[in-house]
Amino acid sequence: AEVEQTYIMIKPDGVQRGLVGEIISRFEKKGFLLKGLKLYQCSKDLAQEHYKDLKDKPFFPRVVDYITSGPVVCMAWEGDGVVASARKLIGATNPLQAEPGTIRGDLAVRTGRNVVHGSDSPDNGKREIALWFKEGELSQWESVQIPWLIE
Ligand code: DAT
Ligand code: MG
Repeated sequence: AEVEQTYIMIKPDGVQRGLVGEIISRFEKKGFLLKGLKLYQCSKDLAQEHYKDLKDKPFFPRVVDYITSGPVVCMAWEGDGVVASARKLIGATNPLQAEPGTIRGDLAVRTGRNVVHGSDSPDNGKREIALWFKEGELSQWESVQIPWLIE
């Protein structure tokens, strides 16, 4: 798989429920590389831009209210095939349908409180990282684990 970057965001319920460490741990333990990280309270404009593909859905205003209701944890993760793999780690949109072992399957019960976001394509990964992080907020570093993760 190609080296890609994905935008992962712990939503306000994940922060309020004290799940930040647990959620970050899952991506760390899998073997992906953390390239950007911040706690951030976003504007309505940014939330609307982030979810622009959903703007005609009836639940769009609720999704925007939810994501702006408190601080979120913004992350950029890198790795081989990280976009699709992170979606699998996160699980189905509706946490009641998400498999046990996934973040949503283990930690949530409602679509409207599904604790985490992950980009759905490499192009959206790039778009969302550019949207949520400013120039200079991402770190370029090489993990010492790489020779033990990739043969
Ligand atoms: P995902 O977050 O799994 O990529 P999505 O991009 O289709 O799902 O939708 C973005 C968010 O919008 C989702 O995490 C929760 C909310 N949402 C999606 N479908 C919904 C629905 N049918 N009713 C209420 N909220 C919904
Ligand atoms: Mg989505």
